[in-house]
Amino acid sequence: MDASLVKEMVWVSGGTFRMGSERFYPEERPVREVSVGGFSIDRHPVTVAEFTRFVEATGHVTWAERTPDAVDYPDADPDLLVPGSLVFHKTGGPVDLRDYTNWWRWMPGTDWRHPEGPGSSVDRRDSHPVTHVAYADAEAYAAWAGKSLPTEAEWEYAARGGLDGATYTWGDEFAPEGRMMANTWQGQFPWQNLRLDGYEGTSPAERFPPNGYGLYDMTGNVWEWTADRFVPPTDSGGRPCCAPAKPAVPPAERFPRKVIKGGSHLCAPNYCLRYRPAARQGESVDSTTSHIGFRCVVRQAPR
Ligand SMILES: [Ca+2]
Repeated sequence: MDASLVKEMVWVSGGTFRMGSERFYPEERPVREVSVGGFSIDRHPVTVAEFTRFVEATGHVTWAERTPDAVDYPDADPDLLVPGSLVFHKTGGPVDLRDYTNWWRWMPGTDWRHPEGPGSSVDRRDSHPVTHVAYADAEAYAAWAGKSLPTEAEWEYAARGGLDGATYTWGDEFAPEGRMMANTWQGQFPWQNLRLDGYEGTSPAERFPPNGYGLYDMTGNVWEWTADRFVPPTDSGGRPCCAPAKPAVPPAERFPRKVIKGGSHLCAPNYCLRYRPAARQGESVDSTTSHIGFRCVVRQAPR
């Protein structure tokens, strides 16, 4: 394994914790005791710079850069079966929050190097989390780095940073003494972004304070893939809210869903209060968007 990729990891001793929450959304229930073994976890989400090294070393072509197979998307408009990804667009005013197509747009030519479409780039975003990565892209990176994707329990245990049962990764108050602790959305989603935290989109990794384990951006900034299959709870319908499936695909029909954790810069109190360790969403493994990334773990103790 590349030594510099190991240096960016933090060892988390195993233990038992209370996973989930009863106070927010149905899919987080019930609170239960869960034990995990020790593991090392990336100190921050995989960045554009780190992903660039992986692509340069392997020639990996991401899911969003490939032409979708019509067999996988039989109901799709053939004109839409081109490489592309989903990009968030702020609306001009309040919209129906039940319809995520009001703010998510399928954009041909969008991928991790062009996060807002063909004319955009990741220049000066080396330290931002990589986005527009499907589950398979995250897995391929992890394999190259000699790492794995975390289980949901490992991820949540690490995110809590030793604060058992706390609402946020830093405690129970959203902005202690007025300090913004993560890159979320302040204001009315999806039209009014007050940017009290300084960022409208993604932010550089490690720009906000670390949690009790020294881990950065565990909540806010970008959602993160985990290795766990998402099973929709029977009482919520499991509809993705802020993390959509490709518009042309019936959610969870053709591809399995995995649990994503941590919320993102698009999570707002009026719509998706999910910048919390217990929060979770099911995301189709083929889904790529401007607000989903990942980080990795290694389950061997460092020598
Ligand atoms: Ca923000």
